[in-house]
Amino acid sequence: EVSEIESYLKETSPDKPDKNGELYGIAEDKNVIFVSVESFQNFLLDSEVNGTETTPFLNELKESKDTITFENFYHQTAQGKTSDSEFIVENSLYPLGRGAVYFTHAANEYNALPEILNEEGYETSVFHANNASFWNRDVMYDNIGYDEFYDEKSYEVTPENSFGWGLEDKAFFEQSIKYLQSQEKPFYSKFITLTHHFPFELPEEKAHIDKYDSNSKTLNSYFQTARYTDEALEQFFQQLKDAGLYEDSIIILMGDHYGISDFHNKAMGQFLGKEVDPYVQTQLQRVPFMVHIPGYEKGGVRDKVVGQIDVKPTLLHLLGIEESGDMTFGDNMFAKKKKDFVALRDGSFVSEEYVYTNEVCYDRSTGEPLSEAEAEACQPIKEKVTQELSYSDNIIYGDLFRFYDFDKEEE
Ligand code: GP9
Ligand code: MN
Repeated sequence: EVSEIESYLKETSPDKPDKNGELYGIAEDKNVIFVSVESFQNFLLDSEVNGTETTPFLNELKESKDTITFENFYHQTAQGKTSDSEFIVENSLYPLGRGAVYFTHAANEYNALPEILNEEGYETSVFHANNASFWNRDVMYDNIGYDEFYDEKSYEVTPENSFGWGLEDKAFFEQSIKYLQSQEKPFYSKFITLTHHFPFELPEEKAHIDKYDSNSKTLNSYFQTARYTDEALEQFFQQLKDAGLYEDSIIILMGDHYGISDFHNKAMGQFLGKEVDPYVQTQLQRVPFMVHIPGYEKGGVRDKVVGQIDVKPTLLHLLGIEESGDMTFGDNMFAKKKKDFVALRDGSFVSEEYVYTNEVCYDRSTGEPLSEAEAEACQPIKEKVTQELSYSDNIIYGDLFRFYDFDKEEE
């Protein structure tokens, strides 16, 4: 079966690897600072509550010439939430439909990003101020090759600097800098934030934006913790500059998954000024994805449909690491001939032209359901999505990478 999957992937991603493509190797030998931003959805960007911007720093970053922003970037997580998001990014495989791969298949053979980067001479680390065994991270991280995991125990957590899930993001970043400085260069470091997590609670004196006013307590406070994390990120950028780590690094910001579930559709509809139907609900699965390259100066907002599955190939492309024998379901986001759809774990998908969910095919540009005849256009994509998800599942359930030689074409 592995060779069948291999041929499928070759056929669906003809541009891989893309050595002469746009931005190949632009970040060669640079450090990579990857920030997984908890529960952060796209609609927060450019939003306002009572006339105050929710995310002034991220809005400014998005407009910066040194940032490439993908405004149609989808999370593809399922029950494994943050851990699914990590899994997709590290492997360019889909998470499972049930359970969390981080728990159920932590001992599998993978060809994960940290392993690849280790071989290329990077020091690799994760920073996250929670218990190391949460989501079975300690076990999985060992397996996929992270050199260091700075967990809760690496931080000074006091009643003053913690609330909700634990250490607050501002203290988290501040206390991380010294560890980051000790990394051997080039390094790949992943930061996972925590403050902007359900139930989105924040001590009043730390809130710098009003609560929203709706029937959803969750949505109302969502803006306050988002604003807090926006401030924490702003401070982090400054701390990186002060520590002399900024210039030689690229910084990637990504939302891990939604924070507002469909349970809050009424309040969400009030905020958006339109009913949250399944089309809108699918579009709400967009999360920020920004690539910040200091000194780049040619950034901008791109509208291509992309997802978490594309992050690994994209990063390797930017770093100029050719992986001709890799098996990834995603594509480098800068490829000319990119796969034409992003599959969500429940079988929904988004292509440049269509949004398909709950067995309805919508015109992506208008949000209108298509007629039965027109809806036929979704069928071939739907079949590919089903095929792809099942190939990925088979790799995980059968631990199929045990039988695959990732280096074969380079020999
Ligand atoms: C826990 C944090 C949150 O360590 O990553 O996990 P989530 O509940 O979002 O999956
Ligand atoms: Mn999360």
